[in-house]
Amino acid sequence: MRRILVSVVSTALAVTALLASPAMASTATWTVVAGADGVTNGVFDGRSGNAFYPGRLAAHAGDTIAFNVTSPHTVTFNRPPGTPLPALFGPPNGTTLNTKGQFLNSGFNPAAFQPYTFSVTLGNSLAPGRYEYICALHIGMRGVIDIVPSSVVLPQTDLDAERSRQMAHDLATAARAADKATEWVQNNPLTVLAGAGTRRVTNLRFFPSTITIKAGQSITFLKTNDPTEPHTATFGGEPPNPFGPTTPPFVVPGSGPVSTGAMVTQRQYDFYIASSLGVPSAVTSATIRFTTPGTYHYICTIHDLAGMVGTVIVN
Ligand SMILES: [Cu+2]
Repeated sequence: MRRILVSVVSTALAVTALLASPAMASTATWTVVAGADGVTNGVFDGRSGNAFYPGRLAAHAGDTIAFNVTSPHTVTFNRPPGTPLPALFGPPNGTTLNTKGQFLNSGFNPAAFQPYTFSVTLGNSLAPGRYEYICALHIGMRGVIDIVPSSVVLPQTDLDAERSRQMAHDLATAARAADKATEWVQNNPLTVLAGAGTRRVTNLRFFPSTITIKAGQSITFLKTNDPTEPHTATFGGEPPNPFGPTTPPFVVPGSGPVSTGAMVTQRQYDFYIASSLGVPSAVTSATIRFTTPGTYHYICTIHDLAGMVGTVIVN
């Protein structure tokens, strides 16, 4: 029985191959990884590449790109102008790119992120050319697919090695950004950096993660060194809207949560259309005063599950 089945299947395959066009015969699946995670001793260490790996890829119409999304990112082709970020959340709106300008979006589950694979088939009718896509969560995070004619042999020989090389490069850049941040705060007392990175990488950490001050002093939280990420500094539990600030002035301890809300650059604010998240304006700095001795733990409400937490010790 088994032998007969195999024989029937192989005959069917042979017929299919005969009927298929040359482009169909060379259809391939290419893997692009969204995000690079720094790991130390088996644990995520805060370093993160906000990029696609590889950032640029040649493919044929008919090929499939398997986007392996390892950390919170979207894969979004042709985001319609004016679309607020929450409108891009939810399930994917399709799996095939049929035209160059088609809005195709992986979607995103902000409540419970799990690594996922979003497979995009490049429609057979797509013309050769440059196709861009972005992550809607990280400004500047974009990738390129060069669709080349089916007669052209694809240049990539070892995609895995190239991907690994780009990831290692970015994670090394992130490590240097962390070192720089650690050094900078040593010369800038009463200041905490919320995140540290470049236009490609981040450290989802506070620098320093523990700071000791005196009662009555204030700490300024700066989101000036991490252009791709939004961050909050939030004391006393998560407020109902994790992105919005609590009512100033920011004084800890308060009667409830005290939060800077999402600190974002103006570019980020415009990119997210952050008013849709309940963020009133673009701020990259917030000052919190501490009135009472004690140990105060705080979080970034956006990245706390990634370990972005800190402690203020007030003497
Ligand atoms: Cu954060």
